[in-house]
Amino acid sequence: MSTESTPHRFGTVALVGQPNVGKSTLLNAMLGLRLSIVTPKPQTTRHRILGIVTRPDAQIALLDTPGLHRQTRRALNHQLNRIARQAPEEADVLVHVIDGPKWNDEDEAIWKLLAPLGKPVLLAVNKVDKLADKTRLLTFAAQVTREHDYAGVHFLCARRGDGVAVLLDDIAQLLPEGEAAYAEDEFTDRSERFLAAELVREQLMLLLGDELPYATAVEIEQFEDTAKITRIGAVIWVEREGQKGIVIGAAGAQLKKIGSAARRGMERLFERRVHLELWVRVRESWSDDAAALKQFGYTD
Ligand SMILES: Nc1nc2c(ncn2[C@@H]2O[C@H](COP(=O)(O)OP(=O)(O)O)[C@@H](O)[C@H]2O)c(=O)[nH]1
Ligand SMILES: [Mg+2]
Repeated sequence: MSTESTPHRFGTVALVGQPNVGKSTLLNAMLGLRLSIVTPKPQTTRHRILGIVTRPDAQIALLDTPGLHRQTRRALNHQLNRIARQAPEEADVLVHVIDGPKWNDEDEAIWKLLAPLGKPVLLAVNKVDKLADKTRLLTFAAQVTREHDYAGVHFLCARRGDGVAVLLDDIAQLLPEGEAAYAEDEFTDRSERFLAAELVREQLMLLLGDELPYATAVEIEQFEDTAKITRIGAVIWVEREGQKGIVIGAAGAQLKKIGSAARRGMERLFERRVHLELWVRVRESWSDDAAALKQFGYTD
């Protein structure tokens, strides 16, 4: 509750962690909205996604990031790591998300990246629903905090939203005093055009095999609002001619499936009827091509 004696707070929070630990699921749970795309595959998130939570006592700008990972061979991977490293620098509070009560070298490396920034770091132990023996959580937390100076530890099931409200309260307390920077009804700084491309990419991640999703990028060519319907045209870029047929499928069945699922996601998020048309085109080795990365919105 906000009274005259409790100041309003505003600040930025970066969600940081290894790929696939549930950062985007957590962002969505905090927002109460499917803003950031989520799939069972690592490296689903390729951008810095801002989600804005507005409450009476605080406005919280949440930054979802691609997971920090070691492989940096392709230009795209290099770019993903760059985005993931930048967010903590601009944030006031950091949330290190991990997958259950497990700590490995990658987490140690992430801690070493965050600690020197001198900002409060919260540890969010996610996916606790997968754990039969919950007592392990307490011994784990005691052990990790003995060696690492976290400002707090939270146990979450982001998928169900468990623990998320308490985490938000804790974050709000740690933010600096300040006026809200965004309008009350603003929930992101991203355009619908961008969000539409992401929803197509989510279906590519979900419906294509293990390797192919990483060879695809989505570019919106048409985005037209009319009174009754929004018309969206998107190009799915692949890296080789042979990949085109796989995305399209026999008699276009796969592309149709991708299109209708993505369209449903858009209608839900935009709260409007959407007409979506998809094309598949080849851009040789785009993920290692600086000009293509720029064209597809992966670099500024
Ligand atoms: N069991 C379980 N799975 C989760 C939870 N949170 C996220 N996931 C799943 O973990 C996978 C990766 O989630 P995502 O949010 O994309 O992770 P990110 O790469 O860190 O952004 C998805 O399949 C999610 O549904 C959770 O609390 N419990
Ligand atoms: Mg993600």
